[in-house]
Amino acid sequence: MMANEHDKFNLLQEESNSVETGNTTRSNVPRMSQLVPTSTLRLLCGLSSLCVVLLILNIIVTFTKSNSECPNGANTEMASLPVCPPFPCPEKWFEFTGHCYYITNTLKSWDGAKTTCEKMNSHLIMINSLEEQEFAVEFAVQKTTWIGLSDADGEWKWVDKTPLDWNQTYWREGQPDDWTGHGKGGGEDCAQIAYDQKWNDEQCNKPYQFICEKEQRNWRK
Ligand SMILES: [Ca+2]
Ligand SMILES: [Ca+2]
Repeated sequence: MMANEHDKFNLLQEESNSVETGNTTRSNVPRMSQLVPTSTLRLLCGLSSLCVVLLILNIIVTFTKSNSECPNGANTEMASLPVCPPFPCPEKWFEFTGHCYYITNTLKSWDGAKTTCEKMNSHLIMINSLEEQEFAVEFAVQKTTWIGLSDADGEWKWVDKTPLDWNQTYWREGQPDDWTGHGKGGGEDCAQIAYDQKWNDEQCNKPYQFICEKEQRNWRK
């Protein structure tokens, strides 16, 4: 090795050692750990981790929000509901407390009325509360109207086979009387809202208007 080259080599060697030992001019260049205290570095690292976590959470929340939009474009936030608002009732059906109601001017026997409702994926109205009774009375507009209650099997039951709750009935006084005075055989096995807005049992084959009911369709059904 030439002398100059030897000197250069030694110089580089010294510089290299000095970097390791921190004893030369270069070693005096402060490192990051010297510029910023370790505790601060740890704090910064901690904050960075927190930022990453917050970023991930933000992505999850954004994704969840986009999923809260309902199929019909309605939004759970707009509707202030925890779930999507139900579908609107079909045309000519009236919405009331989560159910849809339809009244027809076509007069039918109780069985005919029952079948007609079923063909529309509904059932003859089952009156389960005072509110529903009052609604049905108003909906019937003072015309005698079949409801989905019958004792043709010997016991008063709704069309879904639920036994009648006798603590919640709206019979006219003296009804049901299973009146046989009409002389047409048998008594009276089908219930209706009569002219006086009270329930009466009547011959099932007589034609009256009727109310169909169905649950308002929900997104999860
Ligand atoms: Ca009902
Ligand atoms: Ca009667």
